[in-house]
Amino acid sequence: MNIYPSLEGKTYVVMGVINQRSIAWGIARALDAAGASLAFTYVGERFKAPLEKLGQELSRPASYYTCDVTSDEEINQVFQTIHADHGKISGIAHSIAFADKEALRGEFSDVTREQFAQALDISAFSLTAVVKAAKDFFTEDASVITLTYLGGEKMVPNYNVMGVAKAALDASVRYLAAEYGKQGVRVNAISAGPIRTVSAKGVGDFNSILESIEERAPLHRNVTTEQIGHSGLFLLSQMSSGVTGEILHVDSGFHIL
Ligand code: N5H
Repeated sequence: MNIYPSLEGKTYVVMGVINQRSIAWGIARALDAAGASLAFTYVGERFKAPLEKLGQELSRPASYYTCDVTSDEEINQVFQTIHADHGKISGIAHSIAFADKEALRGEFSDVTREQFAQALDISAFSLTAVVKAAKDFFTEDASVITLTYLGGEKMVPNYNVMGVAKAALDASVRYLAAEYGKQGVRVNAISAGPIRTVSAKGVGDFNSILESIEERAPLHRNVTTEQIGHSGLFLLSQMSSGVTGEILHVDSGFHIL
């Protein structure tokens, strides 16, 4: 049985693929399987070639654009260019975050003003900047998703300033959903369980984090980028046309504990 909704002829923007393990890549693959045309954004020239290589695995040619989300100018420019190249945008997958790795261990309150501002800027404000830049280019039923994590709702050791950034991101989803709902655009987040991505690199006890999910989560297994992709496809397609402002936990049920 083909469970995929048809996204043929529709363009989706995918921000934040860095390699084949990226959550954004799982989402891109699900969108591709549903027939969507994809526009990828990457953060710097060194990420372009590997991303283009990855893109060759897709069923149809994708396009690639540079966009550093710390620059309003780059964000505005990239959406104008994508609109010029592809026409209206049916949705955006925002899978972007950053915090200084020094702030991701030790005591939370050792975070500096600069580390705090940077983590919030890239990981939370960027969603609002992106949605605003795409405002005039959305289809009337467009859908936006971002990636969040439980550490924005509960204290998770070492997540520190990223927890504060995710709390701001979750709140941004609700305020954006209320505002852009007026033009029919939906805004939701997926709260993914831990996955070994570039983002998890350098996390000392990541294995034990994964093991504790297997032991304690209702489904006793970790989630895959494929599962996040399927849930992303649901939220980005009309399968979820009644859903906005939602944080959907795709985490084997861990958040209920
Ligand atoms: C409780 C945990 C483990 C500890 C915290 C991990 C937080 C990770 C999120 C941030 C976004 C990762 C990050 O910014 C890493 C950078 O400091 C260093 N990496 C880089 O500069 C690379 C090259 C670039 C490409 O990376 C980025 N992000 O731009 C949380 C885990 C159980 C779950 C998890 C890993 C959550 C999450 O938010 O990703």
